[in-house]
Amino acid sequence: MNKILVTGGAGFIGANFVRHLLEHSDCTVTILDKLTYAGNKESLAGLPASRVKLVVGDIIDTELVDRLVAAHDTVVHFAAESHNDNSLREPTAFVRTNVVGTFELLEAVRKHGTRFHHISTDEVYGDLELEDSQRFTETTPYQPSSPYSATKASSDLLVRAWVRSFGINATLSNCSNNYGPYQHVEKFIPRQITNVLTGVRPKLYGSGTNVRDWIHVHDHSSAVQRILEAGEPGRTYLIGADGERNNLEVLRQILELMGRPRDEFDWISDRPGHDLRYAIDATPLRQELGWKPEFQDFSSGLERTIHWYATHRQWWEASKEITETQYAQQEQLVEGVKSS
Ligand code: NAD
Ligand code: TDX
Repeated sequence: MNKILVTGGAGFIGANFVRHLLEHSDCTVTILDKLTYAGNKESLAGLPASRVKLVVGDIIDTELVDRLVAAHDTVVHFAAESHNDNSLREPTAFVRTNVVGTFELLEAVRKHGTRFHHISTDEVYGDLELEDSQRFTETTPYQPSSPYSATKASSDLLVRAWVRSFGINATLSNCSNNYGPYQHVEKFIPRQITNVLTGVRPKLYGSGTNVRDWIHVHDHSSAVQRILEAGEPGRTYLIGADGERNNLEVLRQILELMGRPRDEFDWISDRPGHDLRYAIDATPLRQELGWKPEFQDFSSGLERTIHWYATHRQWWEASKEITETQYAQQEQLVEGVKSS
């Protein structure tokens, strides 16, 4: 039976991944998570204690990381500071966790010969034009825009260097925007859903034309599991489900599914350096590893996500208040952007 160490397993994607692993394999899992504002023990509620253990700790803790890595066969590394808006306000933790934390894990897997999978993002490639047939591929040059994406790019480069220089057994994946249950309410989709649920007007940045390539978090999990099973050592795989949509379209879909008027939202000042468009070409993952997404219908995935937030208020209500107080300090309403 595989013993897997999952960093960041109390966060959005990590918690969904742990649930997926338990359902689709017979492994045991240790979660190493600092339980920052983004980590939530409740996301692990109901999981069997015989197969899952939570260690509350920091990935920059050299000794702790060394001890845990030594006791596992595989490390899947999700832990990160993950929100662009926070990285613009206070980037320190991003450098510390995303760069130094990844370095600590790499040193430990180098020492113990442990299999390593590094979770990253499509944001390392910068952005694409709206009217462009191009999508990101494994060979697209790195050009990160925000402190968040720059630290993720740095961590990817560390992993690649440890593969080439020290021959560690590692794979990497860069995924597009995830949505689904257990996502922190600071992120776009859960923020708007929980705004509607609490009688607050949703907030759209800038012109609303920015495009994100949405993938359901369960499809991200199945892709990572497939890479763990069959990925080629040293390779990078891009994960995406052909889900390009602009923010205005997504917001209108949420409003429609929640029975609200299509213009019942506020236009907000734009995010500085706001990436225009992300789009993933996941052909190698599909063709070489035979992976395919299950959640092809965005509208029904969104409907299920809305239902999850509507029926799990206790999970998000406390962080909603803190998050919106923080947003209120930085956001300004803007006039004159016209909806179409
Ligand atoms: P999240 O913010 O929801 O969760 C991050 C988790 O990491 C939290 O549980 C937090 O407590 C933990 N953590 C933070 N700092 C830590 C530290 N120093 N030591 C130990 N644990 C720490 O993030 P997420 O959205 O689930 O993202 C997970 C990973 O996936 C990240 O690496 C992110 O870059 C990547 N990613 C996210 C998306 C997305 O759409 N959310 C897309 C592609 C890639
Ligand atoms: O209130 C909002 N209004 C709005 O218009 C928020 C919170 C966001 N937005 C816009 C900004 C983006 O164009 O929505 C889009 C999505 O925003 P986020 O949810 O903050 O995600 P993004 O910045 O695209 O980054 C996400 O995908 C890549 C994750 O947060 C990253 O961790 C991942 O690497």
